[in-house]
Amino acid sequence: MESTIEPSVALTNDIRHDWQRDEVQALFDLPLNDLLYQAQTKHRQNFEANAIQLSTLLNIKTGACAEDCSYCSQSVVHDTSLKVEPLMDEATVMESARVAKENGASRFCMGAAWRSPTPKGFERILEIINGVKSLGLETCATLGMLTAEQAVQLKQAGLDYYNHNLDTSAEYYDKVITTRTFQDRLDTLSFVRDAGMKVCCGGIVGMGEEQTDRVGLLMTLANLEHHPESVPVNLLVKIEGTPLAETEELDVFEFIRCIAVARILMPASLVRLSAGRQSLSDEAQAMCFLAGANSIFYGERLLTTDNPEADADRLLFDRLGLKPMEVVQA
Ligand code: SAM
Ligand code: DTB
Ligand code: SF4
Repeated sequence: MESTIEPSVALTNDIRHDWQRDEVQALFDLPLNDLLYQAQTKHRQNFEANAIQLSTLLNIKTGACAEDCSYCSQSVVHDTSLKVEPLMDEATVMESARVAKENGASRFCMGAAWRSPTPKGFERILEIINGVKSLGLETCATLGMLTAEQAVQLKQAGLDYYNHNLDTSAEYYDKVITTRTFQDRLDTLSFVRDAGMKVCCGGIVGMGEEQTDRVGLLMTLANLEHHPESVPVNLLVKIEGTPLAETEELDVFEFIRCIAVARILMPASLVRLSAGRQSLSDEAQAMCFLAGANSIFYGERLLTTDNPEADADRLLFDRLGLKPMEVVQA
């Protein structure tokens, strides 16, 4: 059968912030090969084709979170039998960061199960960031909602990136979270930006949303005033005891499409193949890299769930001819 669609690869390196819904939908509607061709072309115009950025995650404060995010093991609202742990001490975090660096990670991301940082906790976080930064790693933190002032303090302490996801489309948002709004998230993101930090912002797919919600999420990210420098695309990790535990599996090709569309809409951003790799085959992950993913979480643990072992990732990289991206610290 002959294809009637001409894959129109834009050979310009333009960064756009005016994506229209029908344009993004049209990308999702392309035959997969055409979509991958466009995404791979954009990828090669902007990045070294076979270099993947490695971020290691550490959950520095676990569980007992006041929010009701229906995907999350750490919400106090869900009965997930997670062991609650207070904020880690600086020495423990530093030791993990050292190991992450030795293993080849370029960025160390610290997550805390907070709606927003507690005053006491925040003071300790500033010291921890300062310490991790001194190891020569890029620093990233995800601590919930921030005030403008907290964002400035984090920047001054040496934080390079702040991770705060939109999670889903504005329309689907209140099916997933009711304890804070989509606008709250946008506000935190603008405080982070104004403080001069880099933004790590993406979402989760496979939460039972429609394709139009995936279109909406990616379009909103691409139409932010500045594209997030990092765009994590998470595939829902289904956690027993959460309302989303029994959600129907997302078609793997739809997940790959999301990565490809993210790459085309935000051509100069790192697109991270994030949570959910445990449920993807090596072949599916290889297709995600072909679709323009050029960042992963590296190390056997995400926040509260497992990630592939570092050895397994090294083997996959060898088999695919991929190498860790060298990141020069600022
Ligand atoms: N408490 C902070 C917050 O929510 O802003 C920071 C940590 S929170 C766990 C960081 C992000 O991880 C969430 O916004 C969500 O996108 C992602 N995430 C959490 N649980 C997930 C799951 N089960 N599957 C996929 N992604 C998940
Ligand atoms: C992001 O976008 N994904 C990470 C990180 N930012 C903090 C978290 C994934 C969590 C997966 C489920 C868990 O381990 O609890
Ligand atoms: Fe709390 Fe973050 Fe989990 Fe939501 S995603 S329940 S804010 S830890």
